[in-house]
Amino acid sequence: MTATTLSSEQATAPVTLSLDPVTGVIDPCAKREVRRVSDLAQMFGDTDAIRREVEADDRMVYEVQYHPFLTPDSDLALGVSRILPGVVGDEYHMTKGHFHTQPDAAEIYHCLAGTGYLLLQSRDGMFEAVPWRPGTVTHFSAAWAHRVVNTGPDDLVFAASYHWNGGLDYAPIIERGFRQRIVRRDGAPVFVDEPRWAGAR
Ligand code: PAN
Ligand code: ZN
Repeated sequence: MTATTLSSEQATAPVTLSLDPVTGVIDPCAKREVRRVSDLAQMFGDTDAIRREVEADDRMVYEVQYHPFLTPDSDLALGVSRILPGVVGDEYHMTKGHFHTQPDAAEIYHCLAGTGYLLLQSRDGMFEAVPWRPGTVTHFSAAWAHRVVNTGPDDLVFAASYHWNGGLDYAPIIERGFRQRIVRRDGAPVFVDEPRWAGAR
């Protein structure tokens, strides 16, 4: 083995971290973000409920802990999200949802705790809702916008394996949303059509 090979291996040395599947805590954690009701003001449907919540305490809806494993030849990253149980108005807590801008930036989501749905939607409006429980793993290409909705009574924790430089595009979701929202009716989740997609095929 040459010295050149050794130094290249050292540059891309394996990295191990710990992930608590119940709390979503990772160690080490390079970056943590908290998303509150105000951060999701363009995502939830009930504007009166959003205003009330923001004026009251603008509570946390979910948090994300990130660790990019950046090496000279890889931009793979881990992101662990923890979505609190609850609703804004009657709509279940959810992530904002986004597309990736790089066409080869696929992603894998692993559900670790809690129950809910992964919503997937293509730019031309193909839509899929995948029921989620601990142990569910879903791979999707950059062609699919992705949002996770917590419809259960507990925290929903999931790990994302993705490309750090994959690019995040929230604009189409802000503009038109997903084709369906998940709302609480008599204590249970119900899918309702998003009016901004009415008439679309
Ligand atoms: C995830 C998401 C994370 C938060 O790491 O970024 O769950 O969701 P929003 O970014 O939609 O608020 C991921 O999909 N990374 O690509
Ligand atoms: Zn993503």
